[in-house]
Amino acid sequence: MSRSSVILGAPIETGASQPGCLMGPASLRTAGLVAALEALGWRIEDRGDVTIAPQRPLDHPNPALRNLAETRAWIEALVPAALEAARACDLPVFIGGDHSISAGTVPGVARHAAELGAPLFVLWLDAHPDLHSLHSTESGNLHGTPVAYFTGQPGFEAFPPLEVPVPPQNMCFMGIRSVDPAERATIATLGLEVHDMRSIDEFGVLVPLRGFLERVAAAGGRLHVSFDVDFLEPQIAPAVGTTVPGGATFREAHLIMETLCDSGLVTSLDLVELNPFLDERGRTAKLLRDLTASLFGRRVLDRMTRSYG
Ligand code: 6HN
Ligand code: MN
Ligand code: MN
Ligand code: MN
Repeated sequence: MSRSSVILGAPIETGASQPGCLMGPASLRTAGLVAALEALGWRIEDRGDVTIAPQRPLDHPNPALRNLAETRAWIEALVPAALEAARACDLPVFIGGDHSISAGTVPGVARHAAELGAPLFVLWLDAHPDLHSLHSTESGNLHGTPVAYFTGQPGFEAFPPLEVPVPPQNMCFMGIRSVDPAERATIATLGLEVHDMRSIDEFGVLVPLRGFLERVAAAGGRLHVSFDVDFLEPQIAPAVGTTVPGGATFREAHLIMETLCDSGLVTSLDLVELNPFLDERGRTAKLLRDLTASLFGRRVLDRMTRSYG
């Protein structure tokens, strides 16, 4: 029996400083994401994009916060949509939109994991840990806050109440290379599993990834993967507003996706921070499509028979 995926777009750009992520879902569809996954034998249901109504501004003690009301509304819309998508298929794909979508998608799939009686683990592939609270963020950009929110950290009174938090010990971060002081303190206090780029330089991506996957398998866990475009080296993935030099290479990223595929553990995926306004002839969207195809089972021998623009 073929496996199934629901595709759900979340055209959010209110969590980022630069506009453009709004076009992320359209760009990935234009790059042929659905056809690429169908070609691998998956049944795909594209549910289109989630929307929110216009919002009135909300006050907050942190005057830096930008678009708090919109982010709240997106979380309220995305939690039930992500829960429904997870119930309906084997591996939903949530297309952002900036990384604030994960403040809705992860709590949504966490509720589904709780229904099934399984623990949820999260692999965070990103240059940044996105661990700010609403009080600690200095930029005020809410895409820097989802991990602190969905792991149940304090300082989120202004966000919707969280039903099923992800235990901090179920997190694994890879590719990290830009950490703010408040985030550094949270990483130390919570003892989070963080594989920064220095550690990837020393040990590669496979050793830490396999260690984490063994933990997930031993716990009988489900695994959500959150893929921020800025995880990648900006020279191969320019379409993101928060580039940090020294990111993952083409092969490191594919090897992660191939290894995740082999594990059979992945139960949901975010593709976030794609800003098509900053792309070069769609190359970042095509790379993201191909990385997703690797996670869905595309193999090197298969890839060698094709040519990709
Ligand atoms: N992302 N730590 C920085 C901030 O503004 O809080 C960058 C956040 C980036 C968020 O990449 O999803
Ligand atoms: Mn399911
Ligand atoms: Mn991020
Ligand atoms: Mn990032």
